[in-house]
Parts: sequence; structure tokens; C-alpha cells
Amino acid sequence: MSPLPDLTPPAPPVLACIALGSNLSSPAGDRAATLASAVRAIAALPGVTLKATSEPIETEPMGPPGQGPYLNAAVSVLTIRTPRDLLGALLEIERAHGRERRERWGARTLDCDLILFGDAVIHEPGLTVPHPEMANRRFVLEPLASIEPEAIVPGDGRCIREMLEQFNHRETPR
Ligand code: A4P
Ligand code: MG
Repeated sequence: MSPLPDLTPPAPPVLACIALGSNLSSPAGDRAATLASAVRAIAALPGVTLKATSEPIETEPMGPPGQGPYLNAAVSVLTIRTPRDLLGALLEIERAHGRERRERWGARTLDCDLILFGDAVIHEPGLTVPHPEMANRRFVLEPLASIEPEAIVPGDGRCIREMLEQFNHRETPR
């Protein structure tokens, strides 16, 4: 007897948002070339379709003193991969761009952070989504707001545009 066909419907693609940062040249070239190469690598992942890419912005470094300015950007994708599997692929892309883990928040050729994964709220070892620091980082919110302003941050309820507006309001000196 032939086995029953698998009638499970395919999972619909999920919108995932990724933040990119670089403040050192990598094997792919300078910071801009590194970010462009990372975007190409993300777009080439199986099960991932690139939706939008922000312009890169130059930002002041947050973290230990003595490091150079960052170029930051954001991309959104539609994906049928799981969040853990997508993060694994992003960490692999970091490694392929010469990323070495030294000090926390230290200089790096490429940082790829998974910021949002649809409506998922995940707190597991090695995987926290939404990214816990996103609301406090202009270098994440600004590029992301330029491509996915209406994306809702699950567990928070605000969209990216509102989060950036409230961040800017907080940061404006009175
Ligand atoms: N991890 C868990 N959840 C996630 C997630 N949602 N996205 C784990 C990415 N990684 C996640 O990350 C450490 C581990 O976090 C990963 O192995 C993964 O399993 P990491 O990037 O190696 O560690 P880190 O960079 O030393 O620390 P952290 O807190 O991740 O640093 P951030 O938050 O990535 O910040 N200044 C400017 N202007 N622009 C920047 O882009 N970036 C950083 C790094 C510092 N200063 C910056 C910028
Ligand atoms: Mg990181």
C-alpha cells in the first residue's frame, strides 16, 4: 500500500527584519561593500526572499571607546525558515565576513541581528526575539523605519515608526 500523501499545508512565509552593522573592513571590502555583500548573502539563502533594503547610515559607535563609526542598515525578508535556523544562517554570514567575537559591543566587520520574526516572542538560550535592545538603539530603528515603518513589535504593541518617534522624543534635549 502506498503511504498517505502529506496534506499538511505549507507554512506561509513570515516577515523577518534583520539589522546589519559594520565598523571594520572585511574580506568583502570596506564597510559599505561588507554590508552590500551581506545583503547579497541573505538574499541567496534558501527559503528566504528579500523584501526591502534600507540605505546605509553612518552612526556613532555605542560600546567600548576607541572604535570607529559604524555603517548600519536594515533588511526585511519573507521566509519559510524557522527563527533559530535563520539566526544560524546569519551567524554563518557574519563568520564568512571575517567576524571574530572578542569583546562585547566591540569593533566588528559585520554584525547581523535578528530584530523581528513575524509575531514570534522567543526567549531561549542563544535566541531572543524581538531583539531586547531594539527600542534603545537609533541605529536599529532608523534604517528599519525607512523600510518597515508599520511592522508591529510583538509583546510591545508599537510599530517601528512609533518606537522611533518615541525614541527621538526621549532623546531630544529639553
Ligand atoms: N542572540 C540571541 N538573540 C539574538 C538575535 N535576536 N539576534 C545571540 C542576534 N543574535 C542573537 O551576539 C551574541 C549572541 O547573541 C549570538 O551568538 C546569538 O546567539 P554577538 O553579536 O556575538 O554579541 P555582541 O555583539 O558582542 O553583543 P550584542 O549584545 O549582541 O551586541 P549587539 O547588540 O549586536 O551590539 N554601535 C553602532 N553605532 N552600531 C552598531 O551596529 N553594534 C554593536 C553590537 C555595538 N555598538 C554599535 C553597533
Ligand atoms: Mg549581534
